[in-house]
Amino acid sequence: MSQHVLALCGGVGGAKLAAGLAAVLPPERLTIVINTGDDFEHVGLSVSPDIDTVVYTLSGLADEVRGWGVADESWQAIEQLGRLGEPDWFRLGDRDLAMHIARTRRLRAGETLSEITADLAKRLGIGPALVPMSDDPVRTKVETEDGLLDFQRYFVAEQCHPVARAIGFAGAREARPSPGFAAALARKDLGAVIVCPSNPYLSIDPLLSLPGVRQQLAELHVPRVAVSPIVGGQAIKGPTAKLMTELGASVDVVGVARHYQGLIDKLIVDEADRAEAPRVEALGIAVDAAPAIMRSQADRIALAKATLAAAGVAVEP
Ligand code: FO1
Repeated sequence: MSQHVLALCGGVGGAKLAAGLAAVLPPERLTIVINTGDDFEHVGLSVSPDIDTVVYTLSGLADEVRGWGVADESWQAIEQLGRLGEPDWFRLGDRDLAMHIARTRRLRAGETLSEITADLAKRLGIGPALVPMSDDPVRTKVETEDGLLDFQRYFVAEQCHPVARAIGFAGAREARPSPGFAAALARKDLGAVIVCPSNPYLSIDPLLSLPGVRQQLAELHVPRVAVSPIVGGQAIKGPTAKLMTELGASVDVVGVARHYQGLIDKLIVDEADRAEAPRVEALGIAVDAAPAIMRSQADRIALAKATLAAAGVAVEP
């Protein structure tokens, strides 16, 4: 029986591995569950940054250099909005605006985020199921030395400068996992769970904060494999290292392993971190080493294949 793969994913790093998985697995064998803790409303529009990043990456529309939004972008609308006195600190590009307008209109018309995401992804030619973690609002908040900040305020407006003390997910306790997330976790043919190399605290913890998810993952009897977003003691991208330090975690693959202890069976580390394997294994987590920095589509595919092999999932050649 062909096994199904459930990938848990946040922004850029996660989206790259998701693109690799999408390239090597038939679409009906892959469900990608995406963090929505970063979602917020901006200039009256519903923005879902991690969904956007995954959609744009898998459809080939992403701006790979900037790391968010659409390639060949222009900024006339947001600049004009700024002139009109609207908030322009969060840059919505002209092409990107179409996504937020479509999503906002459909949410207001009563469709769920799951339905909208599935349809927009299909329209952009994406095969695998893209699933928001929840259709209910969950909002990441960062408790900093300067006070409690909404996620995008902390991340974009404040550029992660305030020292973080704790992270919370407002609404998580009342939220339910989306139907697609719940169904994927319960699949009889589930062959593996892949935790993509996204920020464990900002991108994966929101998924784990949903009622029942952490426990279900802990009790699953299929291989659960995470890919480390930390390579050689540094984050591949973004504020992961700064945040881990501020939250008291060690900025290395051992810190990542400790964070996921009890939830994963294996951690894929970059070859540069091979020497750390015994310290990770001491936590009851097996280690495989593979090149974990994804600069090209070939790198994404190679890491996806290594991750699936580590999970014992067969891939047709
Ligand atoms: N990140 C920025 O650093 N500055 C921006 O102005 C910005 C705009 C933006 C618009 C749409 C979108 O989908 C993402 C956007 N991002 C922007 C990225 C986003 O804030 C973060 O990268 C994610 O939330 C973290 O995964």
